[in-house]
Amino acid sequence: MDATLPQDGRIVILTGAGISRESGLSTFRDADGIWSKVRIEDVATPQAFARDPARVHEFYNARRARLLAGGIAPNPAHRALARLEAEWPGEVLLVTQNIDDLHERAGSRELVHMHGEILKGRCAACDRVGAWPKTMSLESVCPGCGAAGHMRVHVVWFGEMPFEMERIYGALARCDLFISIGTSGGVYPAAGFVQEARFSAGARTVELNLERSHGADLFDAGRYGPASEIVPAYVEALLESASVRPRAMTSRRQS
Ligand code: BJW
Repeated sequence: MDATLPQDGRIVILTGAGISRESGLSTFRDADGIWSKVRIEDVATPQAFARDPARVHEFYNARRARLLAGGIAPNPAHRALARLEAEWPGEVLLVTQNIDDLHERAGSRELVHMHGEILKGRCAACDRVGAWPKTMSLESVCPGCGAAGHMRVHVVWFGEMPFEMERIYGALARCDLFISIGTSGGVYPAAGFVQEARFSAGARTVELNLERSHGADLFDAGRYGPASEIVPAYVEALLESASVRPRAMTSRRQS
């Protein structure tokens, strides 16, 4: 596996739509992806929401209904990452660009949804964020302030600031291993995390994806195939490397 990774090393994992594809959810930029069916400018910008909120509600209502439909469940890749968090001796932070809840359902706890969560709603009148597992419309009423017509889905559109960036960059700056899973690397700032981990922290960087992404050359190593196969295998090998290496032989951190 990787003899240079400290046994209590800090791991940051970035996931994208590819990890949820085998659970039945669409990716964005694959040939049959979401952006082949709808235009970003129509559904995923603040301008689109200002221009035609009903259209944007309709787009997210359909995806929310799909997520909550029977048959959508975490796959072995989600479960493997929850296992890694539970069994790895060091810190593990999972940063997902996905707005689904499959990582939580699999058991991950140290989790950042940098692009938000489709099962939450936000009130533009009072800024309250809360669970919203149902259809949203122009008439929706905020459970906090009671205002109608100000609810929006709690996701990050183009031109908006992703969530918890301070926590993410803090973790990237001190990680030993950065793993990118199922993302095309086409959207910033997430696409720049590999360079942050590599050059700020001197971390080892690994890409796990169906195929080489555009930024594949930025990684030290890559494994390619369906996430449900390559992620459990990679996690198994990582945990094995931690349990077989004598602690005295690993480079222990002083702090
Ligand atoms: C499998 C698989 C299997 C398939 N197994 N793998 C010019 C230059 C640089 C930046 C910009 C620029 N102009 C504008 C920007 C900024 C802009 C941006 O990046 N634009 C690009 C188009 C260039 N970014 C933003 O606006 C962001 N905000 C921002 O930058 O704020 C300022 C800031 C500055 C500095 C620091 C911090 C902040 C906001 C971005 C918001 C993205 N929102 C979306 C939609 C909302 C949520 C939703 O509706 O779901 O988020 S877009 C969409 O793309 C979604 C995703 O989270 C995101 C990433 O997509 P992902 O996950 O990578 O999916 P795909 O489909 O692209 O890739 C899937 C991969 O899986 C593929 O590689 C497959 O091969 C693989 N795969 N099956 C394993 N079975």
